[in-house]
Amino acid sequence: MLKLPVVWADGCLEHVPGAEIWVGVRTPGTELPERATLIRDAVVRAGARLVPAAAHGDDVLELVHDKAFLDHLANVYVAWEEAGFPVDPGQDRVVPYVFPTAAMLAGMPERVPVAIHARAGLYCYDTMTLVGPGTWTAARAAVDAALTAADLVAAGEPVAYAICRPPGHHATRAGYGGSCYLNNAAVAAVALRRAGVERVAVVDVDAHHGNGTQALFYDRGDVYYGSVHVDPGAGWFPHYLGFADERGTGDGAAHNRNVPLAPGSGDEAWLAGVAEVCADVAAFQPGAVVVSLGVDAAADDPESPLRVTESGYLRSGALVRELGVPVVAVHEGGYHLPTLGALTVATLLGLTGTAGEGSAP
Ligand code: SP5
Ligand code: ZN
Repeated sequence: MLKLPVVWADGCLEHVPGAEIWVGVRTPGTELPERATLIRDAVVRAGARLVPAAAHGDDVLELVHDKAFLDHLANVYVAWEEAGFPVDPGQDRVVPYVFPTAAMLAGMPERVPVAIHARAGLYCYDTMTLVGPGTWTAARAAVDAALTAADLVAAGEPVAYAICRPPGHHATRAGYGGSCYLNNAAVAAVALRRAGVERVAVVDVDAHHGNGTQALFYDRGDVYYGSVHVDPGAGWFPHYLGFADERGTGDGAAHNRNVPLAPGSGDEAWLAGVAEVCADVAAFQPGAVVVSLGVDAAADDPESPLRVTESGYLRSGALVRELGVPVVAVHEGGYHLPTLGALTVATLLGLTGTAGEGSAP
């Protein structure tokens, strides 16, 4: 039996990406609304109690993200529609076509372009992460879910879990990508800091490196980030970040830890990575942990080559539980519809110590 509050927000279903443009080709995409309903139904069947997300103001969100970025995300779809793109050339999702990377600017000043199809490239770093009419509603609802879970833990719950969709760990202070728009885990971490927790650690078990969360806390001594993920150096998203030598800077020096794994790695290597991050976290002595709970490291997942089992996910939860501090778990990736509910339940069983094995004394 699962004994923990699970935060649910109906608004998370409003985001319908419609497609992912990958290497210029329109593909169906895997970050679907039914991911959230499948997870919800699985955790309820396992005995968890659903708690509706409470609406929160923007104060914590604005500590994590740039105000101009938030305004852009909130308004870009309507601007896209008003500019006529759904009719001509027939694109009903926001897809940038020019990006102000260093390759283009070459050190010249960055401007905010007037054309909406150009401005989209200022805040978005890939072609896979489409914005539709419900994207902002859903991303904002996911933030409310993460904040509600953080509130529950601040009020004394040992573990709370938020079914956040769209996911968040690839979103930076002023940029979206990797199917992520707003960084739900970072918002939860900052909310815990504001609730008086002096040090917060983020443990990211999603198959991909959470480049957004890393970047947000890279120079901070009060929020640790640790991640176990498929090696970007072996050719995997996010490609440019997630290497072992990224250790933090300034006050954040040694407070960032990446454990990249070879494609094909299974429970043994993955759990050794999670244990390594947890040992680091224990030395950091946080007052609370945020888990970026992605279940896409599983063997059947279409988006990653890692081969973690359900039992591996359960044991990863137990490793975090053994840290002995309160946990806010925030959903990230996981795209294999037949198994993502069971993988999530397994992780939560490990986190709450109700699985009958691997639980803390
Ligand atoms: C939150 C999260 O897990 N984001 C992961 C985004 C990684 N997406 C990488 C997509 C690479 C291309 N996928 C198309 C597969 C075609 N077979
Ligand atoms: Zn992922």
